[in-house]
Amino acid sequence: VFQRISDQGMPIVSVDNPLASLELSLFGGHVLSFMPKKDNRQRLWMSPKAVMDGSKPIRGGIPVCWPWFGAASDGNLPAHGFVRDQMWQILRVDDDQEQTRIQLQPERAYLNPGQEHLDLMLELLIGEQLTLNLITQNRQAHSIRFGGALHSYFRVQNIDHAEIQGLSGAYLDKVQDTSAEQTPSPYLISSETDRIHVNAVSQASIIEGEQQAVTIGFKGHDSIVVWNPWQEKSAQMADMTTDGYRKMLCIEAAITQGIELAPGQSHILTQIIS
Ligand code: TA6
Repeated sequence: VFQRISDQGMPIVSVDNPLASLELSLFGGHVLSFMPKKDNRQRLWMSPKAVMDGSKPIRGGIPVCWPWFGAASDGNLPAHGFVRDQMWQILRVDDDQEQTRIQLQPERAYLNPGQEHLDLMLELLIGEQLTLNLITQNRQAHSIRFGGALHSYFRVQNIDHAEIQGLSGAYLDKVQDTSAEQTPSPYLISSETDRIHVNAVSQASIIEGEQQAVTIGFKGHDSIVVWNPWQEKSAQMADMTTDGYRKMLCIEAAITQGIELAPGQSHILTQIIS
């Protein structure tokens, strides 16, 4: 495990162990790349136009969305919470032959001083697979509701050949103003897709032809979000290339319906990438 400063001035942590390599930006506590050595295939997608100077959330990799998912109720607050656009610090690193464990936390897990209400920690277990545990602890004397997501951008060769397997049941379609629809089979992506699958299955995968592009495990979630901005939306995003949407597909371990946390309780949202 070693740390360097990127050419845009950001601290980047690199992990290289016998089973995998990973890169992590301390801005955002943001995994940028994960490549198992069994096949040397990069699992994550990063936008070539991602802003990496700390002025806005990084487009690609695994944004940490917390303590809410999507737009904030208060219009002055950022979408997807306030920890993906601040610096994080490493709490500990454990490196053994089989896996590397990194624990880190945001510099402040609250909006304004005096509002300290929840503690947040991200734990990464880096081996043949990558496990992300997003641990929320309620330190207050009253219960609290929170949401969030591990908003992972997976890499595909060509979105036209990608198929999602493992999802089922109902989803809320944010493109059709959250109408309730049924998961299609085969699950192909051919237009803007922004769906909250409220049937929180424990595993899904993206396949491309014969190739298993990625397998994704979920725990502690109440939904799974599938997102591809497609062409028009991509053209409106300064940090997306015009055809970038053809190389990525977001499948997110999410808490979109909200989880109640009693005083002293903690909750773990997990995504496992292999
Ligand atoms: O996860 C899907 C989504 O909520 C979409 O609605 C879209 O807003 C996407 O997240 C990206 O959000 P961002 O704030 O990272 O541009």
